[in-house]
Amino acid sequence: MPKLVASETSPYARKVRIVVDVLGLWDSIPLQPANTRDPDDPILDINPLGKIPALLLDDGSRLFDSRVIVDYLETVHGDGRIISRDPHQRFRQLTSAALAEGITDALLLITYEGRFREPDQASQQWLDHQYAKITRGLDYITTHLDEYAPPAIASITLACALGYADWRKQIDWRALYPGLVTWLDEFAQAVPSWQRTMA
Ligand SMILES: N[C@@H](CCC(=O)N[C@@H](CS)C(=O)NCC(=O)O)C(=O)O
Repeated sequence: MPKLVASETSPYARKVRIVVDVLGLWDSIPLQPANTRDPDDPILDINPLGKIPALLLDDGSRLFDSRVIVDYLETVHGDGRIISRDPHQRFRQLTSAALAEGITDALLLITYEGRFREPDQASQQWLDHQYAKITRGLDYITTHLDEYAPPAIASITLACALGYADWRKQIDWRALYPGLVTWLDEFAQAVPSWQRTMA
């Protein structure tokens, strides 16, 4: 049986777990917990980058990163709902997803700045650089919400970015972007996997 090496709190892993659930694979791809901060964790043998998620397949091969895993799941088990089979649509969706993923990346870097540096070593310039990416990205997304229709990958990626910011509180996006609050409520209604993957 394939296994998803991941944690329940990673926004990248949550994206994959939502796709797994939407495709009806929840019981076929169980979670194998990983701790990326443990130098003895098997994730380091699975992915030399030491990042989660990774997907272990029955033939002994492994896939990473989350975008590759989603592409694999859609290609092998999907029907075009997660990533369109139409080339024009596909690359539009992947670009919209890349923007939401870049916001997750910036949120993660802000969290890591606090985790891996002493408070007096944290670079405000670097943090501001990341905050600017997040606000430019969310400014764009709020005016292009048609590109984030569920359950396609762009919408799942955006929801996971917002859920991650709710948890780690890098930015009070709910106050700054009320339209996204409504959007996330509607996403949660349309995609029950959102609740199911709540850590
Ligand atoms: N581009 C990667 C990013 C994965 C990633 O950065 N995951 C975080 C957890 S949320 C991680 O493993 N961090 C540990 C590290 O960077 O050492 C993906 O999409 O899978």
